[in-house]
Amino acid sequence: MSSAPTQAPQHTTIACDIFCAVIDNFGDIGVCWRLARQLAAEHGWQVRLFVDDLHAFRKLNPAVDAGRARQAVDGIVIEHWHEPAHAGDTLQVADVVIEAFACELPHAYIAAMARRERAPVWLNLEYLSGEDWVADFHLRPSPHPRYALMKTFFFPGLGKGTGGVLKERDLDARRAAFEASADARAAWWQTATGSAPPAPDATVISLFAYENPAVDSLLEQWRDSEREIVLLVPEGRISGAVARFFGLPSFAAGAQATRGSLRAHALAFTHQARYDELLWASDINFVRGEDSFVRAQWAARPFVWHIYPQADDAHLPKLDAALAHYAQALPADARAALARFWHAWNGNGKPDWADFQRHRPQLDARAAQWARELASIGDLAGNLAEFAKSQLK
Ligand code: TRH
Repeated sequence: MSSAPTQAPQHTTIACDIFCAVIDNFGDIGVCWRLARQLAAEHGWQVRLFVDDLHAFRKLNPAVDAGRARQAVDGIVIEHWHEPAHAGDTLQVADVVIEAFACELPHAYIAAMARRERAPVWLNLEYLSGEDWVADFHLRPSPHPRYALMKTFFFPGLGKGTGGVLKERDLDARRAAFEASADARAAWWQTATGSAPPAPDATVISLFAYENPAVDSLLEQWRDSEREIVLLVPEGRISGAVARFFGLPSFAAGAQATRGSLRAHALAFTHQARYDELLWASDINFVRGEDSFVRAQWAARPFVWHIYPQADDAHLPKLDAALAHYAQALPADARAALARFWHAWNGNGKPDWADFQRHRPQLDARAAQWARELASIGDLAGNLAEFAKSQLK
């Protein structure tokens, strides 16, 4: 490695390196990939994404080749990040460096950042939380203990004064087009389930969740429901429980089963860019983790959140903080019903479907209103780009 100062690039396009370590599931890479695509497509940045698990990435985008050390997809350079030291074949440091979820940059890269003629804007992108303290910590700088480098904490959030959440500029228009087009919806149902859209009075529910003991009771309630329930289950961690309910050995993509009022379809795990359509095709969405939780909010339909469980129940205040934002404008009885249902889905109590359904008109209206409120704090990629540019001036 040369110890000569690394030159700042001469061009005006902002170069950005994003580092992502996949801890579990799809949320880490899901958020980083979405951010990378937005910074490239909407802000014209030249983005390089270092990610340590190309197999998880490939599930979200089949164009990713899990065997390649470096490749370009959608105009973004993807580097298979060989921990801990690898930082690309060259140590050319970008103008903006995003360390996702405190993943720890390679030491050689940090040293190269310090040698750069002009220090890069270094951001630590945190996990999303709706808690109040987030606004106080958002954009707090933290000097590096050894180098003349400053790292800034960038906190996504659901309230004013936070970094917001990711939302593509064309998202609402794409949703409106899908909702307005019977042909687009029919084509979606055909591809996803092999059948025509259900009758208008059926309740369509998408189910994306971790293993969840409450699902057995809910499946029974749906089976016994007065109205037809059409359940769409992307293949994943909850599929085993659905299979057991129907007495099947598995519930893999393409499977279909009916019991009483409940008809269920197993869906293939789709390309991330098409996950929204599943949310738009449904009346109610069960989502989990971080990214699908955000997408359900933009879908503007009622949703039920299975929060990523943490040690010592550290996730429970986050669940209540999200409820406080989302449900605060609801009438008291609807707010209480929603809170009961979310708590039951997260291990506290038994979910009561009739109680939830009773408040559907208020929940439907609130979901649309909340999507507008959330949009008012600006999208995360735009907020991040604006902050970075203010630091680069
Ligand atoms: O996969 P997750 O459980 O990820 C979680 C969370 O991010 C959590 O906060 C984090 O700490 C943990 O991982 C390590 O849930 P999440 O965040 O919703 O990510 C799922 C991604 O998968 C999201 O980008 C949507 C996408 N997806 C598809 O692309 N196709 C599909 O068919 C489905 C169901 C999801």
